[in-house]
Amino acid sequence: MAQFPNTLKQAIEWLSTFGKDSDGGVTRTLYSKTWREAQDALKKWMEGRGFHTYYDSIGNLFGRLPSDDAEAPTILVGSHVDTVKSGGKYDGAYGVIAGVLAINHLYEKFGKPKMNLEVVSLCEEEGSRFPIACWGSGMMTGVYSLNDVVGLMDSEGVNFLDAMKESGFHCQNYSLRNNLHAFIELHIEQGPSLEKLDKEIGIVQTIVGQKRFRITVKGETNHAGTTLMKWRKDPLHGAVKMILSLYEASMQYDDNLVATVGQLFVAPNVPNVIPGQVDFTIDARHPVESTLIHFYERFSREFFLLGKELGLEVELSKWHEVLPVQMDSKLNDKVLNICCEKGISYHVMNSGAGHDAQLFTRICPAAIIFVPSRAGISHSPFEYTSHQDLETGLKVLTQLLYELAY
Ligand code: HGY
Ligand code: MN
Ligand code: MN
Repeated sequence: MAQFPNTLKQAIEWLSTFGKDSDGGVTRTLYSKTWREAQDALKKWMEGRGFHTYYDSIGNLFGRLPSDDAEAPTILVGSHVDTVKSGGKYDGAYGVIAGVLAINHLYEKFGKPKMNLEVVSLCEEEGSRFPIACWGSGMMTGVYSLNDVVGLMDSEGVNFLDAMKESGFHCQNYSLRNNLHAFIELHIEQGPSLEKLDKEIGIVQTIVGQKRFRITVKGETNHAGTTLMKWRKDPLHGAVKMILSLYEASMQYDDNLVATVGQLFVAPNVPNVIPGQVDFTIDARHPVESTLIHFYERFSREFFLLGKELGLEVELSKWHEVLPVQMDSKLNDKVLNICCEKGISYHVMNSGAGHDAQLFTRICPAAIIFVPSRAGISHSPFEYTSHQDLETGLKVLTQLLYELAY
């Protein structure tokens, strides 16, 4: 393949080579070497297409093709460049690449727009390395400040600020992004709805709220052979009962309530030693905030009761929270009209996955447009969207940007 890609398909394959795993997945976590290589390669690719590119001081990468009027508002389009561990090649990457190609195409065909068109490759959205998610969009929209990352460590004990500095970013005097006319994100659905309904485009009305927690259960480590069961204060016994109660509670709510225990750490993690401490994470989501709060209050009460019953110490810390948001109805109406005019099938839906667009609603109208995910699989090396569906999404994005900016 030429050093830089020309088509959407080539570009997605090309970007996926940065952080490619042996199992065919992609791992590009914030401020890692592969993350920086991917951002730098995107920067060069955009410059080769005439974009003026720049980094902000935390590693969000921007590519701008200016309008006739530099003071004109900006339409920002993009998504995130980071991935989960052993993730897919489309989650985030598709929205960044499509943004570059859409803006490039409009310039070539129609010349300078009336509004500035800018693409952003947001530095981090997943929360897969450090216990913070949407760091890139969160700084741009004022959800976060530098204080929110002081003291954060990854699972290897690497300090967030050290990793950021090592990657070349210093987060000095960061200022909120203003003068944005709209933020548009093109993204894979990461769920099965569009494929099941045989629809080409998802128009997202609501992005669910989510709360992510870390639970620490402390007991008494001891010898596996000489400690009778009735003498034990085994945190893993407690954690298992807590996790079971969480799953059972989640079934008492409507289907929109989802709860996931994605990480479980047992210390000292030795076969013939009763654990001393267990840590696990909870990712809970729902489109209605009061339901999420009700669910949290229910399972946290249960956890502390179980801790008391088993003589264990329980700590519960919330490390990520984002409210459910409604996407911009005027932008969604435009997307719907584009689909009707072009004979593209669509489905108006909610998003069970969180997205950067959710945070941009704080500072400007925002929309997120979905394309189907095969079998609804995502956050996996088996994540896949057909070339045709990817191109349809790009066509809709390009038309939307044309209608907004020209
Ligand atoms: O987890 C999510 O909802 C998103 O894919 N980061
Ligand atoms: Mn994503
Ligand atoms: Mn994701």
